[in-house]
Amino acid sequence: MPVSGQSFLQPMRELAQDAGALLMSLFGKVAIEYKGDADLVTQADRASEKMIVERIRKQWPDHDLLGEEGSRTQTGSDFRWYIDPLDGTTNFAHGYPVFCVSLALEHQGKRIAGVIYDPTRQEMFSASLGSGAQLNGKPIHVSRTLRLVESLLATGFPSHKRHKNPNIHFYHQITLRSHGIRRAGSAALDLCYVACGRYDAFWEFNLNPWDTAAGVLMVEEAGGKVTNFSGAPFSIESRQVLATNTLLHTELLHEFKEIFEGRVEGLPSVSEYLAG
Ligand code: 2AM
Ligand code: CA
Repeated sequence: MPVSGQSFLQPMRELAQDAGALLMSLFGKVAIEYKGDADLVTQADRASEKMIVERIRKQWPDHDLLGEEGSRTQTGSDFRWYIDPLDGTTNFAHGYPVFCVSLALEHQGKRIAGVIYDPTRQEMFSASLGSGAQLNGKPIHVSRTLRLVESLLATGFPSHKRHKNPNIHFYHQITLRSHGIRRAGSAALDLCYVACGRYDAFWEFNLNPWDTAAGVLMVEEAGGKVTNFSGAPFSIESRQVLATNTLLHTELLHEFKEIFEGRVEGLPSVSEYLAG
């Protein structure tokens, strides 16, 4: 039986808001620790996840969950939570105020509800399957930009496998064909900004399920489209995310194909540049 995500939204918003308040109380006060080479974590990531997980386990004890900082419950429940207790950890750790809390709830393999809260701007994004997306309670919609040449886009560069990430080539080529690309450091917020029309599209390589679970639902419920880089439907395991206002999707897929096949505009070398 399909389950409505809507009834979960209010408790999810409360949870994200409380976790966001916790993050703000620690902002500027925590030390950087390392999970890997340039993969940062802070006490704030762990404290936020602990609070969220305790509350979920209390309110919905039979639900499964997956949290970025290691929380796992796998009992075969129909319900599964995806928790990013702090998306934008590198920003947070450096005192750069772009980060959020991201929560999504899945039922029988379908994401039915998602909330993303930016505590620095007090912006609460929420969406439930089939019922649209909202920012602070007001309906939001993707942009109406028709052409890449008139668009503002976003991308990101996860710390994981950064020596093998080809995204800088995509960054370069799409920069030449658009109004510009922002790289703010929180994939969940980037997806919200596509959903509310601040960006016309977003893409990223190598994301994890907790980075995308809520944001993809947000974009889809706001009238956008999300696929992998070949145009196949987005899957939570796919790691590639291309999210657009729908209108730009075909043009961006074409650009990606060109770049993957090596048809790119060159850059001047440093010595060419210096020679004028
Ligand atoms: P995080 O802050 O929760 O780690 C930046 O481009 C985006 O990539 C952020 O959303 C960031 O989420 C995510 N990110 C950073 N390191 C990552 C990793 N090792 N694997 C997947 N995503 C990562
Ligand atoms: Ca995180």
